[in-house]
Amino acid sequence: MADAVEALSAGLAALGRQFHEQFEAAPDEAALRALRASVLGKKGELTSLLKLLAQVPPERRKEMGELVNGVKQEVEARFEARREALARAARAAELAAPPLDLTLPGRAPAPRGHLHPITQVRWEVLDIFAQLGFEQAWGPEVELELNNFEKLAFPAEHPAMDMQDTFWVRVGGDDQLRTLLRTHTSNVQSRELSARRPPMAIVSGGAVYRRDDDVTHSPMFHQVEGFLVDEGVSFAHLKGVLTTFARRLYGEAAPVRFRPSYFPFVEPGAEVDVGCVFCDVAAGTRAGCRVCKGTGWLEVLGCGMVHPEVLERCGIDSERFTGFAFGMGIERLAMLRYGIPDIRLLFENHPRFLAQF
Ligand code: FA5
Repeated sequence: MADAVEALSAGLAALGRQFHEQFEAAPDEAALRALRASVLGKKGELTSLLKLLAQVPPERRKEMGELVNGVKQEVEARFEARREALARAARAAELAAPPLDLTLPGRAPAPRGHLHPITQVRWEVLDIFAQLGFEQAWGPEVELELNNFEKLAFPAEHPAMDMQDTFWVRVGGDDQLRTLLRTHTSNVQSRELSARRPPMAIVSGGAVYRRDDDVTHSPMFHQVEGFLVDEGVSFAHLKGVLTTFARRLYGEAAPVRFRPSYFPFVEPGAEVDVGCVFCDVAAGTRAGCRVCKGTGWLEVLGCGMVHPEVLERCGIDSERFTGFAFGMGIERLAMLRYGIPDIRLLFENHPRFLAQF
């Protein structure tokens, strides 16, 4: 019993010296709290000394209890004093540090990507036709000769079918299986006119391929095709739809003209030109303009009344139904819209070029 008193007194004396020094040496509040827990925590040194109290003779228990309590209060007081000192030192260091300069410019956010200008224009074009009531359809880029040429009434010896103009995929063997990279999106006409019955108003966009390569011609480019077939459709409907389209895309004041032209699958046929953005059509053209070749106009689409022969080849009664069709080059539309002088810029994909759209 007397041993317990001795052990307790010795323990308290040692602890008193030890925690005092340790608290003063704690570098920050976290370390200080850990030290406090090592004294007052569940497994702390003072807590284990407290257990000895049970073995102290009853007549000395009060005295020893007060001693333990005194040490406990001292631990708390020292802890609090050191915590305040640490907080004061931290605040002083903060105030002494170089000031935060709120006038520095912020960090620029990482540049955000966006859709390629060809995709932007393609979507815009398809949107305008959707507003005019046209439904969207799809056609393959590797196509049967039948759908790309035959059903569209291309005569057998038409130069477009030449090896010099078209990328052929399969030419040997069965004639029915001759395939090519579609040269226009008009293959969608062959497919939809064969698969559906009028009335129909359809648009379709996608990549097409030709053996072409200069500032306004690329071997791979994009077209949007549209056609409308019903009873009583006339050239006036075609002109109305395409003029509305051009005004929505280029603004009410955009110069637009229809020019007679020939395509085997329309009769009559026309081409639509839009005023060259690099020249002023009214004031005369800019000498040596490479885009419009000095004409002041850039051809953007071909169109016409669907040839009765095409309707018949696709199983539609040409006595009862008539229709119009058009096919436009998306790159040409984009060049005019954004003032791009060379079609090849659209495919080189230089980030400084693309960032402008
Ligand atoms: C056609 O491709 C016809 N299928 C369009 C058509 C559809 C006419 C329906 C009548 C009825 P054309 O070969 O003219 O037509 O091409 C149409 C448009 O594609 C041109 O006006 C031009 O804007 C664009 N284009 C043609 N070749 C190229 C090329 N190599 N690079 C970029 N754009 C081109």
